[in-house]
Amino acid sequence: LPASIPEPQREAWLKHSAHGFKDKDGFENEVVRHVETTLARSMFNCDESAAYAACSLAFRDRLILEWNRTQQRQTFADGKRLYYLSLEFLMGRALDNAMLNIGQKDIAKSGLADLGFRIEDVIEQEHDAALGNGGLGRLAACFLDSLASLNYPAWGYGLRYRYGIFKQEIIDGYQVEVPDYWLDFNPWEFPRHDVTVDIQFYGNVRKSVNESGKTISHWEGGEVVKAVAYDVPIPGYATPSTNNLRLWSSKAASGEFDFQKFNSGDYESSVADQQRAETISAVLYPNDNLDRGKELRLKQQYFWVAASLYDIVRRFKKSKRPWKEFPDQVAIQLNDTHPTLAVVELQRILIDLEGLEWDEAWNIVTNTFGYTNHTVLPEALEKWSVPLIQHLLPRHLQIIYDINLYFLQFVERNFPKDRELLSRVSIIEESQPKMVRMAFLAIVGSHKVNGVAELHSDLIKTTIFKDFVQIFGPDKFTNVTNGITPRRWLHQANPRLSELISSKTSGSDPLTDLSQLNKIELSINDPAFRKEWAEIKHANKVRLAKLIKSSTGITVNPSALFDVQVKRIHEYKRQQLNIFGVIHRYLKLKAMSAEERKEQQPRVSIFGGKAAPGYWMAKQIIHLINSVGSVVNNDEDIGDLLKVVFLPDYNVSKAEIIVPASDISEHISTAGTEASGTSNMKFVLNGGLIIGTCDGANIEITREIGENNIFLFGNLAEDVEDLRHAHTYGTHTIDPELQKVFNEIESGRFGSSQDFASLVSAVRDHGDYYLVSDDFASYLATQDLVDEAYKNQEEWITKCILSVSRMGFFSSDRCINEYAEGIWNIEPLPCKEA
Ligand code: BZD
Repeated sequence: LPASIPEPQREAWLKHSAHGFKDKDGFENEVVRHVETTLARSMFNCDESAAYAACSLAFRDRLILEWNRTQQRQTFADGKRLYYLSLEFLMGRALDNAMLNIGQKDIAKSGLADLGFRIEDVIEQEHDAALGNGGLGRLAACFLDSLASLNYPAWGYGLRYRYGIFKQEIIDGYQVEVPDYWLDFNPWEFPRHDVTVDIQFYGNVRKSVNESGKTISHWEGGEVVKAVAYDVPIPGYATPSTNNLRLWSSKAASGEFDFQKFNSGDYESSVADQQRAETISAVLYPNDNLDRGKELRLKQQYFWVAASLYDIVRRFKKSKRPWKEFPDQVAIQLNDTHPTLAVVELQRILIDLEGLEWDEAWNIVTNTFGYTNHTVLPEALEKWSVPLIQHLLPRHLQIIYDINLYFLQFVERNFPKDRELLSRVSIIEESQPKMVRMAFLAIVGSHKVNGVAELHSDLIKTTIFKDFVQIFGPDKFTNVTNGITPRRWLHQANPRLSELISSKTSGSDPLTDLSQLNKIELSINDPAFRKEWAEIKHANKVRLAKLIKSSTGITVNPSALFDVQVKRIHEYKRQQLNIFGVIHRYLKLKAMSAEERKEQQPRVSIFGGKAAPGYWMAKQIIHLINSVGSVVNNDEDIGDLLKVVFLPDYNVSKAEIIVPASDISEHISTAGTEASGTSNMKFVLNGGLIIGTCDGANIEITREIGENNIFLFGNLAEDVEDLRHAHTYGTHTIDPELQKVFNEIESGRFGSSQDFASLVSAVRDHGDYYLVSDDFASYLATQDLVDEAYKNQEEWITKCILSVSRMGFFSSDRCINEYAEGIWNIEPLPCKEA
């Protein structure tokens, strides 16, 4: 137990208790102190990076004080907490967010100016915390912001990767991956060397029988790795509440074994053990929506899940409550299937270590967990081979088999003699080797399962989880449409628009209540408002044009229509459809007379996104975009009419520049494949329009903003299966306009046609699984509508204002309130003084 200071000495403590800075003077004091002591520098060698470090440390000190108070308050209140288990937290930069949420950005701005720095330059020094791939990881980060801002007692649990998502360089048009070592200087984390957990792997299971004749399982032997906690304080906006994100780092458990090796002179191998242990938290797997079944990934999952559960259970046990109250104190949300072993681990703790009966334990487990599904793509559904689990986690495999046995018995009782059903829903797939279906395990082990947008939640109920709806009833399955935090995605990314909006919400803060946005509709005809609106968009485009110039050398005209598609590169997201459309546009422009060209709407096609390093097709798409760019951008006939840009190394901080600068953004996945999408929400919130398919959250965005304000195209999800069937068994004729594009690619116009052969043949010869050809005509026609609409700037701006005003629903605050009420059953715990 941590030592508590005896009563008589507490007065001294209270007298000297730290407060953090309160005003500008105090802030400057702290910054200079950190420069001169913590950083061991002075005013004679303080560059922007030192100013960033000192400023961050000043804010960090404040955060940790609030963090302490919040944790004390939560412990004292003794209510239910949420634990959000996610292998990814794509946080981006922390300083700007901390300044905004604490409400001291103005102080910092003028304080830094006094000390000789521009706040923007200081903010830019920070390295993104990029512990995630894409939407799933960024969603977790938005959720943490909302949980703290809404005063919910909640912790995030994740892994402290030494290397986050790789940095992308583009060399000769190809993606090259460079490691992202981000921990050189990270002022936002607090190592807790006293908070460690020993995690066991491998070994075997011994059974014994106790005095009352009960069989007890003992997991013995194997190897042990130590998990060390690193805490990252998460400040709420406009509230002192500061939650915790606990990230686990692996290191060798310094057991007797190592010591003996060391003493016997085997220094090298004891260091090698150290390194092997550290490998577990070394690197984030860079695949999004693809399951590769690697042993190290399974080790990461168990390491993180076991450490987190140990921590949660330890906290619960301090309260001395009976076990049956565990679900009244603890809600655990599984962010996708990655943490599903937590279900098994909690059951193991309860039956093997705490001596509960199976049924009692299982009741606790299922009432504790909720599971969020983020995909229906078959290649993304996690499965682990039975032999691998047997080897790494022998006791867990037994428990999985028992969970499955009792589950299948339950199914058998309710649906007698349906052998087919039993084999369809079995957690164990009877393949060679046998596989554990993690999504099924997550469903069976949770009390609620949710999808992330209405269409997606309907799809999981009617396709991949259909049988489970029949077995458990429809109430277990629900929808929580994703959301985004307006703090980062409105105010931080687009401060001027945020201020303009706030000036119209008569004192209510849209950053705490995004539904206030609808008040701007009253100003829709106010010329001054509209003028400022247009100027802001233009200024944001100028800012992006600068980024484009500095990172690619390409000059773009900020008055052109900016058409943006930034997201992970994936065939289902169809960047290939976009670039084929760009080629089509180029060919059309080339065929025009100079007179005709004058009538055309100039456009900049902007792409960005990373391809998983092993995803060949995605890498070809990047290469094609760059190859098209180098032809088009250097074609004097074309000039500013069309530019094609691939922005390297798309990440959160670049998104904060790109999103506010878009006129139209592309969300064009094959209908039924994009679970939700969240950047679609960010773009519209920032006054950009969307061209998109009827997929994911696009559908609800349309419902909210009105179909006149969005450019929808393409086949519907309900028709996809038949179309695919027709490709395979009927005649598949390729769209003639797309065929022209293919002819140009194959003529070598964009470089060796060999380089792009598989992109073309996927559509033409291999069934066009993502329906690029089927949607091509409709895509082109809709892009023409976009050009026409943009020419009428007044109507365009009206569409933008209307759209923004109706985006209140997509705040992650709304989303978190829905989870809190419908799934977690937790209440906010506001700070009374606030
Ligand atoms: O989750 C994404 C979906 O593709 C989006 O439609 C959705 O909006 C977001 C948030 O719900 N999924 C991912 O980002 N998935 C991954 O990144 C991922 C990572 C590892 C393994 C599997 C998937």
